[in-house]
Amino acid sequence: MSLRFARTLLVASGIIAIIFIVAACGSGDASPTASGGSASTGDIVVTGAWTRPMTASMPGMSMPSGSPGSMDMGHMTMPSGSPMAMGMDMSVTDAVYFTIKNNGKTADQLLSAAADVAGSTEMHQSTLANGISSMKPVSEVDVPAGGSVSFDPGNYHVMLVGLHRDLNVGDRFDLTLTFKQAGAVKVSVEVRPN
Ligand SMILES: [Cu+2]
Repeated sequence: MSLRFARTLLVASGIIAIIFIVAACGSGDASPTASGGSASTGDIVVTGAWTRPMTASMPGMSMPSGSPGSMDMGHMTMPSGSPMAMGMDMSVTDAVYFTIKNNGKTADQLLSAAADVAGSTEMHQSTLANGISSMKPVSEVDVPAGGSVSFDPGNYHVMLVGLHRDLNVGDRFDLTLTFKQAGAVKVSVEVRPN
């Protein structure tokens, strides 16, 4: 294959990956008061935990089977970690939303999130600048004393990276949120339509 074609492929696969991320994190209608799961620990109450349905595998877009970690394209072999192999990484993501309320007299911080349904979990914040929506990882999220923080489309969300299974409407799965003061709280996340 020509270098030019390889480059086009790389760009195209990058665009596809970006589309998936945007689809998972994109803004939409938030319904913060609907029936998602809730749980509490100490002064922290988490309510309305929900996520959108997502298919864990994308038919027709999987890597060709063969030697693990590499991809043979005619006379070109792509070791894993090469820009092309990375561009073809189709980790399926989904974003989880909820509201955290702090009934205590001291501020708390959400430090991490974990879920068995995904390979890894990240906390992200979406921002809109000059009409372009983007997101960045955040290491912790402040929950002020007597206040609340909304994780919703267009702001904070917990990103499930590398879904292990399909998330269908009506499914539930556990998400464990760990706070600096209050410790861990396990909330049941409801999968529901957009
Ligand atoms: Cu995200």
